[in-house]
Amino acid sequence: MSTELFSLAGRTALVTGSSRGLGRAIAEGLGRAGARLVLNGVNPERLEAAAAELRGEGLDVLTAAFDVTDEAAVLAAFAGFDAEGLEIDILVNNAGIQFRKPMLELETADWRRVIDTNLTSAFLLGREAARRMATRGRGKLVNIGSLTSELARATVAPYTVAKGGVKMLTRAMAAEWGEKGLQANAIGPGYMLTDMNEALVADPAFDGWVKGRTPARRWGRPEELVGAAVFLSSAASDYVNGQILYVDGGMSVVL
Ligand code: GCO
Repeated sequence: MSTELFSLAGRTALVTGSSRGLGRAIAEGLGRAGARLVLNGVNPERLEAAAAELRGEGLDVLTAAFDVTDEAAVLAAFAGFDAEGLEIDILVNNAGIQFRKPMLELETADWRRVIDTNLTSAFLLGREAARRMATRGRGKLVNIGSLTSELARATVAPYTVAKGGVKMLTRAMAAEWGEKGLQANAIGPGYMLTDMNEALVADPAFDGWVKGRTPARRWGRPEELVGAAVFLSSAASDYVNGQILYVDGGMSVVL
């Protein structure tokens, strides 16, 4: 079987929240598979630092600093891509935040902030990318879900609801955009070693729980999402639509 099937040569990938963490790892992996990268983040300095590192590794990297929750900023970013003749072939909706607090103590503003960052942003960027992809009859949308797209954990309700929404938004995108030649799929990371989870990793009880609940008996590494991301961004997944692929060491399938 040709590895061409998984090549992203000649394709441009926009990865939101790619200054660090899962987004940075996924972007690097897509770059190594041949894609030109457009990194996104809200912090220009952090974004440029990540871009410089990846350019230092020989990757073709552009940056687009904007807030994925700000509709005007999203529209302006895509207008800028249009003006530069930059066609986004692959959109990875990775940007997300975590906010851990029991619902009875949760402020509505915090609820809205998590939903906007983790879910509404995927709609805002997906809609703008799909408008343009549809004119070309092809495009890949890869949304980053979570184990919490399926299972709830106490104290992370807005994150859980948003990630459940990401799974169903992925299916809605497939339902409406499949006929336009686009494929929309999701990746469901398990418990990964990221800044967002630093406090959990450092907590012996939580660390033990993750290792006990996961057949792989370990946390995942961000780079372990690259295979799924390349697959869902490449021709290898041209007949895959609306799916969520769990990269979780088996955690989602065991009691
Ligand atoms: C938490 C974690 C999880 C993981 C991941 C699991 O507080 O439980 O942050 O949400 O980050 O989403 O798939």
